[in-house]
Amino acid sequence: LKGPAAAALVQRERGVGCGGFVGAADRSSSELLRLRAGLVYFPLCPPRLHDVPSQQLRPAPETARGLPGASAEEAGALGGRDRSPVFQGAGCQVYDLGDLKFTPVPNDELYNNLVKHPRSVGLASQVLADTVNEAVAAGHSCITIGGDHSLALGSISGHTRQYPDLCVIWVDAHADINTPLTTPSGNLHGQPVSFLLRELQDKVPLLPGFSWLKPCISRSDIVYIGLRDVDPAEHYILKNYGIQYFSMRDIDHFGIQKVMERTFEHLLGRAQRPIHLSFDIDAFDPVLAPATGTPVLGGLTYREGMYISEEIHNTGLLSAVDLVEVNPLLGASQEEVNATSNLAVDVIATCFGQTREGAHIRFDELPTPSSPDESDSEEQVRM
Ligand SMILES: [Mn+2]
Repeated sequence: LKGPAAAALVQRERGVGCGGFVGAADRSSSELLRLRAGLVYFPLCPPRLHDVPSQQLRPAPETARGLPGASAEEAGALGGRDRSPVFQGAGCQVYDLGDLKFTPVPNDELYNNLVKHPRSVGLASQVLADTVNEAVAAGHSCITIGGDHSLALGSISGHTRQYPDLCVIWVDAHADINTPLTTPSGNLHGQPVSFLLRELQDKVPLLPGFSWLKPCISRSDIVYIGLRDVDPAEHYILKNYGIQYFSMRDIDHFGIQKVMERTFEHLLGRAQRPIHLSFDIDAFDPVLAPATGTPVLGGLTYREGMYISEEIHNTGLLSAVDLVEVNPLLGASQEEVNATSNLAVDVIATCFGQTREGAHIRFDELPTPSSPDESDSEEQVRM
């Protein structure tokens, strides 16, 4: 096990005395880092849902039950196949912390004639921050399934209450770092990072609904991977504040292996600390992830996405994951929706130990023909 953060997680797990689960943090060690995954389900941005007549919302298919949290509105985001074996195969026990329900704030007028739904997003983020805080405090690694990327306001804020020293890996086609004063669209899901960074606070106005939010990470605590659609003001911020990023061009140039190496060197080079992974499905190429709000050509391949997730798992430091912007309402067909949601599940499962080379967590040794049949009484499956 590597470093104090991983040790702290182990200690915490032992402290609460739960025996559920199992995730191999370091395969060379016989000791397993015990993690638990908590799962928070965050519905699509309420205003978007409200644009859709309720009869168009698909009921949850049977197959969506594998991932706890699948509700009618977004069944497609999780459906397609029963996922619980995937998590069990990776050695995880999943605790569903329930869907978060939000009531849009009435008369939620534009901020500055541009920024949409500030009070609704602010309040929802506050609720999510409290929930993530509780999940992490209880010894879980917390998965938050969105919803749009504004939810990172809440998930990262809540996570930092337990781990003020955490770092963030933001995998996305977009930097999501516009301020409310530079945003071209007025969408808060294009702005969450600006609210979170301490160094940007003199550039960020106080929005109605945001008074609870305190900046909680520094510019050196975040690394972007996959950028390819960055607004001029965002590029100015990245360059002038010295924020580390690896665009798709950098991935072409260095290769994904070098990019991950440099990411970890930047974030973990001086000290091991918990990782918050904020993964936007639009980081993938639209061919792979079509059912999303702002697809951009030239994204991650499946293999690059899985490599990122495997490498993050292998650090043993993953403490929270956001998986955002899977929007089944935007798929042109059920196939597109399934492809996008299956991809999202593969990212999550890989982050928690699913590997392409196979895993031997549940397999201790091969049976031999001469073995007596008393093996029934022995524990062959370790879970
Ligand atoms: Mn995003």
